[in-house]
Amino acid sequence: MPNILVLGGTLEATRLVDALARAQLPTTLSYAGRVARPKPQPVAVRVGGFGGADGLARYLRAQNITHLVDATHPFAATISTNAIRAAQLAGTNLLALTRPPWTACAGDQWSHVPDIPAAVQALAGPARNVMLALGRMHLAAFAAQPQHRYLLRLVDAPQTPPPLPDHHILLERGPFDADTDAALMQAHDITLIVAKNAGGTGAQAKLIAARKLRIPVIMIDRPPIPARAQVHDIANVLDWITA
Ligand code: 3Y8
Ligand code: NAP
Repeated sequence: MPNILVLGGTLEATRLVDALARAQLPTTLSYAGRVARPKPQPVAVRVGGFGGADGLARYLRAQNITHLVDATHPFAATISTNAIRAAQLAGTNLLALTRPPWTACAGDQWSHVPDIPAAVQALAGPARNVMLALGRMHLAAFAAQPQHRYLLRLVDAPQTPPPLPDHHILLERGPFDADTDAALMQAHDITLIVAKNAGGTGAQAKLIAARKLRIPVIMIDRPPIPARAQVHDIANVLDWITA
């Protein structure tokens, strides 16, 4: 009988554990503990770091995990790199469930930047109404561009006010809806959006809204992750587990 550990935090991870629960396959979903109230799940959930790759390898051995699925967000490069090393150390099968990056289509006005610092630099210039749809972990970097009025969409209220003199905080967790995002952008007269190339559908609403409203987007490319076996579909993960 397989014993599965899913590294989660994405819509695809949620859909995967729903399918694993329906198939009655023993599964644990793992969260880092980034938000106060992670979404309830139909499988066992563990919350918190493992203590690096060695800590994750120890967990894999101690829990007799037979299959490790990395279904984390493409910007969660550290845990994904640790998972590759830990699976090697523990001799555990590893498969990543990933989403293809978004690509611009007709009507999109995207400019690509390689990382968060480059997105900050791209904001140099006169004050604008900017929607920072990046969550809470990287807000401090944007203090280098204090001239803008920032719309911040966060899962939890920050412990300390962000170091941005002119900001409005919206507490909301995705998945989001394009019409709601368009109305939000119009209400705040947004003229520029900063987004991570998360892929998938959970965060895509803002891009559909931006296309409709013809708002330019600064698109942050994904950080590099070492090569590992990966699929984009849950069915392929189930086939891999039950093979
Ligand atoms: C803790 C666990 C599900 C999962 C839903 C997805 C979609 C909705 C859209 C915007 C973009 C952002 C952010 C976002 C989305 C999904 C997915 C996704 C982006 C939860 C969750 C956890 C987190 C962590 C959180 C980060 C933040 C990033 C907000 C659960 C709700 C901006 C990424 O306050 C904080 O510290 C938040 C931290 C990491 C990025 C950041 O840098 O701040 N996600 N998000 C996970 C853990 O502890 O391991 O409760 O569901 C999950 C989801 N958030 O099943 O429905 O699949 O990506 N999450 C980004 O893409 O840019 C919001 O506002 O448009
Ligand atoms: P990260 O930078 O890659 O990881 C930093 C450390 O957090 C890891 O070394 C690990 O600690 C711990 N960690 C990360 N994900 C974990 C998980 N699923 N289970 C247990 N420990 C985990 O990760 P991150 O970018 O902070 O993302 C954290 C979580 O939020 C992930 O689950 C990710 O899927 C989710 N998320 C992130 C984003 C984003 O934009 N980064 C967006 C949506 C969802 P130890 O070294 O102690 O093991």
